Amino acid sequence: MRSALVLIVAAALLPAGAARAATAHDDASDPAYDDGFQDGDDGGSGFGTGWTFTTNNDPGGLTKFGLGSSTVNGDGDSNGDGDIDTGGRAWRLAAHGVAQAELYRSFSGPLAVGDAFSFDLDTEAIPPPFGFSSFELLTGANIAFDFRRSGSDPDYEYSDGDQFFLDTGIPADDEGVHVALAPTSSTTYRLRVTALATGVTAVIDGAFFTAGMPDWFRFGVQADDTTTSRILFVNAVTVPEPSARDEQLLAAPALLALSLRRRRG
Ligand SMILES: [Ca+2]
Ligand SMILES: [Ca+2]
Ligand SMILES: [Ca+2]
Ligand SMILES: [Ca+2]
Repeated sequence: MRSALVLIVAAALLPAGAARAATAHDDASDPAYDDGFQDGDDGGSGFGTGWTFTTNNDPGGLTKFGLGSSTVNGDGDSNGDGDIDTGGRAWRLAAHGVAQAELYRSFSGPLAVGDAFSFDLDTEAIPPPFGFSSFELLTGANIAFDFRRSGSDPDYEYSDGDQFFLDTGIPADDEGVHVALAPTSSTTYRLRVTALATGVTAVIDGAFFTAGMPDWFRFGVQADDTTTSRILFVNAVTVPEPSARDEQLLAAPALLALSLRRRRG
């Protein structure tokens, strides 16, 4: 509890007017996506740029960026909650062969202590060893944080300092997860991952790969599979209002964080 209280106090003491990313939100129901999902689309509000599409190792042009319902992967939307769709759709990335499809966007400025970033993710199993779905925060050109579903771990994984990937304890299923991350200093973060179908939540304190405040984010999928396209759905990218952030990300999960540590210990 002590560390959680320190975080709350630190947020409350953030000087008025300190540089921080603007409150922001975009989701796939925005009118910018009524004509499809194109490179440069800039729906919602509060972000620094629109979306940028990139592909790697894709000579056949088989990677795809578009819209689709996140209820179609795996064995479907088993609990009937629409998974991560808004207005019946989510952003959809597909990769084939050894290709990668990646989606970038910038915040209005670097995240600060007192900011948070959240999104919904819905993925499918990709055979090991090299296929994965991922989310990254970047500080300039450097990866600061990495979250992924790999083919070799049944749970979502996250990066912690130089320890490469650790297990979140949240099973990677076809129903989707809500992910929120808040920098707690220039070198550390608090991560919260909630499985949408079960409500099971993990709260994790970790360290960035790269010191400094992230100013970009990226979603990607790598197929490593020559017979089937591999799909990632993402939706509802949000820099919440500070009041919502404090309640949802920092204050409320403190007891959960303690219980998670106890279980692991
Ligand atoms: Ca569009
Ligand atoms: Ca799904
Ligand atoms: Ca299902
Ligand atoms: Ca569901």
